[in-house]
Amino acid sequence: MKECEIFSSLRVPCGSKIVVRIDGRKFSNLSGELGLEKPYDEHFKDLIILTSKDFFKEFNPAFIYTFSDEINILLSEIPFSGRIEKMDSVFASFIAGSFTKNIYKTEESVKKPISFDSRIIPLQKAGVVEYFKERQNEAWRNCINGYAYWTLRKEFSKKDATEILRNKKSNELHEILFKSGINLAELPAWQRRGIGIYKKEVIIDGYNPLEKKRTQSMRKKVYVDYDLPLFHIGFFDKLM
Ligand SMILES: Nc1nc2c(ncn2[C@@H]2O[C@H](COP(=O)(O)OP(=O)(O)O)[C@@H](O)[C@H]2O)c(=O)[nH]1
Ligand SMILES: [Mg+2]
Repeated sequence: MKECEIFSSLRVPCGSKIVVRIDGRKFSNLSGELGLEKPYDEHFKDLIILTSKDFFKEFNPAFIYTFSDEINILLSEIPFSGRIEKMDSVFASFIAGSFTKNIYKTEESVKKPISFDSRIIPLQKAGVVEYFKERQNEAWRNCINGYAYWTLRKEFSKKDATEILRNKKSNELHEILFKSGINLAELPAWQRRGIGIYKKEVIIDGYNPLEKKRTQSMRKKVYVDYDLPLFHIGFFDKLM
């Protein structure tokens, strides 16, 4: 029956960079079940970061970018001989397992098993920069819409708030928010621009007992960047 496993030999194209996007399944429902703060919940954000760091430790990617319930991973090398089925299934299940493990470390619990979908995106180097710029634009749209929706919901029904949101331009949304005391430009950078996880050189202080001297050395450590710039080519030069 081996010949029926027709997708197992499907591989990523040779020579391309690989991005994997992993997204929580039915996380709108999960958000209600866990009673997450709207539009942004600090603990949920911490859970996604812990999960991304677990992924980093296991698979050592070049870069992870996350906002809301999505985790974008730029791989540093191609695992599983580039087999798509292997990557999609192992990565999505690893993230679901890690997220579940991390949620049970808190006092929270979930009624139903958690799952994530996963997709593989082969790109050239310029495409990688474009890809992350696009996701960062999506994070920004998500930020404006999230704040605008939950501000409107104080006054309007679900249906009406959605309708108002659909018909308003971005500057009108800024206006609505400004009137209710929310200045989008002053929101934390992680909400506006998303969060990056990557290796960064840090100085490690040590002590040499033989020479009885303090020492300093450079080491690369996994770093969580809550204050990302707007993505540009220079940011990725260091990572790939
Ligand atoms: N309240 C709250 N909800 C969040 C937060 N982050 C993600 N979510 C939820 O996760 C959903 C992610 O969007 P999407 O993937 O399109 O929805 P899904 O198909 O239900 O997973 C959002 O619509 C929110 O309901 C958060 O910080 N707070
Ligand atoms: Mg989702």
